[in-house]
Amino acid sequence: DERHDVIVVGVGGMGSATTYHLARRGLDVLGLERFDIPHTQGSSHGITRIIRRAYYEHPSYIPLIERAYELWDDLAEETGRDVIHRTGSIDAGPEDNIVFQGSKESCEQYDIPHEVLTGAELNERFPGYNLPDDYKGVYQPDGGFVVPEQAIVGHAEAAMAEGAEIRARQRVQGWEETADGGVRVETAEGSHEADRLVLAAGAWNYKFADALEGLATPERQVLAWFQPETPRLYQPDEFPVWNLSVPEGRFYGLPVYDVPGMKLGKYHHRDEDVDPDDWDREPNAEDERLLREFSEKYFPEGTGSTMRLATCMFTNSPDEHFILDTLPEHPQVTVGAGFSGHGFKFASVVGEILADLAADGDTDHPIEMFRLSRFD
Ligand code: PYC
Repeated sequence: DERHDVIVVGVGGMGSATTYHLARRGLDVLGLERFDIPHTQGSSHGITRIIRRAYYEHPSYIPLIERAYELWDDLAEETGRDVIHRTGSIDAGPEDNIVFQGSKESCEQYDIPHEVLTGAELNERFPGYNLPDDYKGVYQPDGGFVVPEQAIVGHAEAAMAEGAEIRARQRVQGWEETADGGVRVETAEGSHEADRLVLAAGAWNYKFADALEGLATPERQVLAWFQPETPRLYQPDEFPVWNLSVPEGRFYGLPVYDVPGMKLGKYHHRDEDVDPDDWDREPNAEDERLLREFSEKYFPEGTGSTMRLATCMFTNSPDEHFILDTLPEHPQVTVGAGFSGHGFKFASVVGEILADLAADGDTDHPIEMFRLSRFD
């Protein structure tokens, strides 16, 4: 077919947003997805994803999250889709723990409205929680969740309305530079050429770029939805999304939404790095036990029968910060990689950043912390 301005490999969370932002600029963009749009094989399924302004991972994410919120609201308005919900967020743990301290510091540094509450105060105000009384938590009222499947469909529809071509069930086998500095992408069905390439293939990204070897490692994760014993306490208007550090590890969870259970998971569930083409996708009894024991202790009224279990993948970078850059050896290739289990909430702004990098070679967004050169 004709030569495109940009080819995007992967039309999931990040790739659909990138395809949309490129098409909006009037570029001729082709998005190639190996599975369906959306699908459940990677990292962008499971109905809800936490979004929060309090950002214990690093305050550098805050300018990006502010823009991400704007873009999610724009997408919801443009498509009429149910993309974002505000429930408030809680980031809690022992007083000296990074989840509490980092959240508090990020809110203070950026003047983000928040309240600091003890575990006892949190339990009283949000009775679905059962935190140790002396824990400390940050409550931030703008926290909530994004609906990943709706976000992907919304971005894909909006991209196509702007003229993008998107094809599902196209397995990309590889790419090479053309003699004139463009790229040729090979799929099982044929080849496509473009001036620029964006690699947004999630857990598969490292298979498409030597520069990502060892820097974007897929890891198996498990999600559980438990039917609350007291359902009223776990609805979106009463139960903020949460991140919680406890002796058992770092966990997160969300209210009941679209599945008859409240959802939770453990970061780096059982520390299982995987090949995304060959891993155990079926949740098992040990996976469930680990999440149920935690939930019974900290959310006792929320932990009835299991309603659903699912697996997905994180793709971890060595420092668990994102990788947003062009490839040093191939400036016509842009990568968004290594989102390390906290990326989806940023997909809207990541799409804008990757579109900037692909279209202009640079971006006004502050992404110095996310460059590949930090690993040199
Ligand atoms: O970034 O809050 C988060 C999150 C929840 C689950 C995985 N990441």
